[in-house]
Amino acid sequence: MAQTLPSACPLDCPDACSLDVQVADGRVVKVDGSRRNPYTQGFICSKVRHFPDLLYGEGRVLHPAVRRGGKGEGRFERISWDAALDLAAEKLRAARERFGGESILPFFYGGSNGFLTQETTDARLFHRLGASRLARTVCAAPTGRAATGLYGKMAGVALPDYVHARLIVLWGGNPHATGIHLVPVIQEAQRRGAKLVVIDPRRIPLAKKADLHLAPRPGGDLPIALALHRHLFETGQADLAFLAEHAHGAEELRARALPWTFERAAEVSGVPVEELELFARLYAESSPAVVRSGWGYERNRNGGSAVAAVLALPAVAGKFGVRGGGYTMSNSGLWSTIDRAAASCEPEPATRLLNMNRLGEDLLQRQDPPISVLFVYNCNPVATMPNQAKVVQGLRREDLFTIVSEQVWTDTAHLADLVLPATTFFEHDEMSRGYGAMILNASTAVAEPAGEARPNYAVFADLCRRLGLDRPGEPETPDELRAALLHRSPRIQADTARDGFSFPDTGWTPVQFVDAFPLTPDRKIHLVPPALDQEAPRGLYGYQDDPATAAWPLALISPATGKTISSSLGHLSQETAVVEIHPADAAPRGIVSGDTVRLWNDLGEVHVPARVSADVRPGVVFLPKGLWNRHTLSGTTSNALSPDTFSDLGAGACFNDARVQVAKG
Ligand SMILES: Nc1nc2c(c(=O)[nH]1)N[C@H]1C(S)=C(S)[C@@H](COP(=O)(O)OP(=O)(O)OC[C@H]3O[C@@H](n4cnc5c(=O)[nH]c(N)nc54)[C@H](O)[C@@H]3O)O[C@H]1N2
Ligand SMILES: Nc1nc2c(c(=O)[nH]1)N[C@H]1C(S)=C(S)[C@@H](COP(=O)(O)OP(=O)(O)OC[C@H]3O[C@@H](n4cnc5c(=O)[nH]c(N)nc54)[C@H](O)[C@@H]3O)O[C@H]1N2
Ligand code: SF4
Ligand SMILES: [Mo]
Repeated sequence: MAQTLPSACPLDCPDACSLDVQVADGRVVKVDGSRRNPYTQGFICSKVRHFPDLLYGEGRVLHPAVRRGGKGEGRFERISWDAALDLAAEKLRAARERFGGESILPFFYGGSNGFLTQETTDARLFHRLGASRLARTVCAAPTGRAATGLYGKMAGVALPDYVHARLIVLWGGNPHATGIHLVPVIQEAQRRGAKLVVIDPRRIPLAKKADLHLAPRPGGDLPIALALHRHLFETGQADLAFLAEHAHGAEELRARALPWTFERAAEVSGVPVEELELFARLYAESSPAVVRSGWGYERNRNGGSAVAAVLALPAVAGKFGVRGGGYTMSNSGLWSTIDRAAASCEPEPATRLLNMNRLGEDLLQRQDPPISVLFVYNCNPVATMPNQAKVVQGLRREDLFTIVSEQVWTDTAHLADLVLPATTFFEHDEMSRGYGAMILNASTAVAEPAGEARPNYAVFADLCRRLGLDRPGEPETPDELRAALLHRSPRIQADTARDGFSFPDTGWTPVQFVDAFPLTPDRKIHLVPPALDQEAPRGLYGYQDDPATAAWPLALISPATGKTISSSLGHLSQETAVVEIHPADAAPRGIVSGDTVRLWNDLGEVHVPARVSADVRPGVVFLPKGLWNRHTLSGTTSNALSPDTFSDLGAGACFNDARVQVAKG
């Protein structure tokens, strides 16, 4: 007998859907959206509708396995959990004794946005081992630095409130792929007369429906935003009264924007002057005006300053204080009462901090101490970190012991020494929040674990015990962990116990500068925070030139598509990926749609079929993020061409600074 059970999606997606799951004989048979969470509105993406294929299909890791052949040969032998955990414990102990705790590196990122499956018992284990710490910078580091520096973690405009806007600016975000529930909201706003501006090097689906589409060169957003600031200040349209009351640094921002005339911004960004002027006029004249700040434009050398300049626009233009006006970035910071330290029970030690964007480099360079045990969970670094060749070379190091806890046999798991089967959110209890939708979901397991899969929290608690690092009374079970996380949050506790979800203290749809304010220490906006100014190599708002050269003239961007979430669920598609190239770049190279092409730079090479399309701007080629080795003809992906350089703020990834050459064959 099938029954329908409630669940919630904790995947790395802004929307945090509530789900209805049909379950029969302990197995998930169908997944759909529910209406419990008003933002989900009863529909979900096709990726998660296909989740049963991940749960029960080929490629699921069903039992612990140890490597038998050479590294990467893919020969593994099944072992028991007991033997696997003993082996893991022994390797961790030996590494600590021989080289010190810092020779151990936990490596985790976006597999789960859950509060239970990340930074609970895993943090307890690694902190107590004195392991190296991981700077988790592959995503949102520049935006996080910029948003926190200017506003603290101020709540954004609630996405449903976009229907009230007269102007919506989609800046470097593609909701058709990456946050589908915003699409009907934008459509409704347009029906009510709102104008839409899209700023994206690609003609994304909403660009085709926009009143204005600006297609900058990747990394050209900073000059555009500064030219807008200049225009607002120099034409007397800056809201000086608002700035005087609520902001520091307005004069300094004005001075830094001054050199950025529309002409100069046009030259650098590749967007025509007339389009910049039209955008400036629309923005200055429309209210409510809202900016949806995406993540696509942070992933380059200028990313942090660009995000800061964009988020400063509503302050300078006086767009706050009305429903549907202001900006939305990430809303993940709204749950500040949740106490992760109470769940891990061990403060973070002051051990060395390694930037995840340099995984390959860190594995290869014999630093002191060398990384001797790498423990990967909630992450697929071969598919998702920059400089893929180096990551793979590092993982092949004979004296490295790699443990991978995974749901499926990823390209990273194939390079492991020990693989541990992990449960999915349908098979364990979870608690997770949206970073677009303002909601926190609590869910319980709805299905039996496939094979011998176990939840992260159980595996790490077991390892603590085997290493003698556990202490009596510490939270280990999901109920205990949830109680620890929520001990300062009685309201969330009560809400989730009753409904399975909770809204933040700012409410379900706060209005910026009415009931949501900056969370900086003095509750003001800091337009040029000294810390950010010192961090950025050319100072905050300092532009760094395009890295293209004669040898590598084309910008390769690798944003998300609707087929995967980063690399998650990628194995369910066998299709070969396609690179999109503009006719103006294809013609001189003799490339037509369907040709196999070679993309290369000094980091690597990728072979894929081409699609000639004016949906990318000239000078830009597009190959999706999240590809698996099997999705290309060369077994390498976009990440093989991504530099492991850092953005100006937050030492974030610069995927879209990849510069390449493309040729037929
Ligand atoms: N289906 C699906 N959903 C996802 C994800 C996924 O992989 N698949 N990933 C999730 C995660 S981890 C994240 S962080 C979010 C990200 O979601 P988004 O904010 O949408 O970020 P991206 O997909 O990186 O890029 C968005 C857009 O930015 C454009 N872009 C690239 N470079 C530039 C630039 O320099 N300037 C400007 N203006 N635009 C640029 C790209 O062409 C792309 O259309 O989505 C989440 N949701
Ligand atoms: N070229 C290029 N690369 C990019 C980007 C880009 O724009 N361009 N964007 C980047 C972005 S935005 C992000 S966020 C990163 C994400 O990079 P990753 O963090 O590597 O995210 P995923 O690829 O989704 O891999 C997560 C893995 O965790 C596993 N997993 C999920 N839940 C659990 C669990 O409970 N336990 C365990 N043990 N495992 C679990 C999943 O099966 C999956 O294989 O990728 C980045 N990579
Ligand atoms: S991935 Fe996003 S859209 Fe899809 S079910 Fe999860 S939260 Fe909803
Ligand atoms: Mo991300």
